[in-house]
Amino acid sequence: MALNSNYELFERYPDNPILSVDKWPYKANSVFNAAAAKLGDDTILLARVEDYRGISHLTAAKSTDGITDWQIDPNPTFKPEPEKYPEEIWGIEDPRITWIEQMNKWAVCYTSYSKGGPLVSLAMTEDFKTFQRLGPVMPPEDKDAALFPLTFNGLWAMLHRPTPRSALLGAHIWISFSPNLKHWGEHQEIIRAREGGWWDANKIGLCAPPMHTDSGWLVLYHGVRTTASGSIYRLGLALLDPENPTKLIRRTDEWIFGPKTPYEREGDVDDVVFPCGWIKKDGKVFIYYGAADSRICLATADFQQLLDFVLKCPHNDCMN
Ligand code: BMA
Repeated sequence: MALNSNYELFERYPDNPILSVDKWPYKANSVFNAAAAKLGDDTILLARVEDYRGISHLTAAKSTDGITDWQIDPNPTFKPEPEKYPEEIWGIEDPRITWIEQMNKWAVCYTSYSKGGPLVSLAMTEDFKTFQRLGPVMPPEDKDAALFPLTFNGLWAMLHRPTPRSALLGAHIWISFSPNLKHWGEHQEIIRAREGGWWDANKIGLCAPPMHTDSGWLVLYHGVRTTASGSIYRLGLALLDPENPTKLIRRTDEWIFGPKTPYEREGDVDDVVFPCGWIKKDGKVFIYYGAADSRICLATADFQQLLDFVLKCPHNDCMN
């Protein structure tokens, strides 16, 4: 198929944004970077809501078609509790949800904004009403984390993005393992930010949780391009070995989605698309993304086309 220069794997929902502060049941500055999950026939989003202090919490919104008629919780669903969890002092942000069949629970990885910097926290829920915290699972600075839905050789696995003190070293995606979801080890870097002029040079991070496919674990990640007028957040795909997720087998050279429309290009932070959740439904992938740190938008792609695209991409041996 010949692709014209405007071709994109993802199609934006024409009535974007699907959720914004205008439709929010209480006062908030912005809603963005929502996690997504299928709850029976419904879709649930756990949105990051930033209040007028600049502190974020999470609120759930539910919809039957995953597009319209969102039932938004009238009050914050999951609030920072700095009295009991001091690492949540400056808010909780950017959740990612994984269904853990073995426990009949959802795992929510989120960023706690501690006085030592952002870190990864983990909580479990059965209903998106009450949450049992496991507490901080990675020290700062670390964020952009999600669990795999099952164990590998008896160990849970998590993707995350520690940030080295020197920006010169770049920020890359790591994997870690745990016997109990609380104590993590066997840390190793698996996807490196590229260098130089690449769209994903120097800083990358996981977006939505790894998606299981017959060909491997599909990973949606963001690359941050630093320019004279700020950063541009765009998305790429990677594929990890189905049996051994420490092994990167494919990676897109090109970004597959980036800020284009006014609602992605202008907001509290310009030029950002930032999905924290994606859902597979009727042969399609729905990605829910924060646009310009100000609103929640939807784009869809054909699942098979997405997978075919990544399978045609180079093996990970010609990176830089
Ligand atoms: C990242 C995260 C996201 C945010 C993005 C763009 O570092 O903190 O929450 O959407 O920056 O501002």
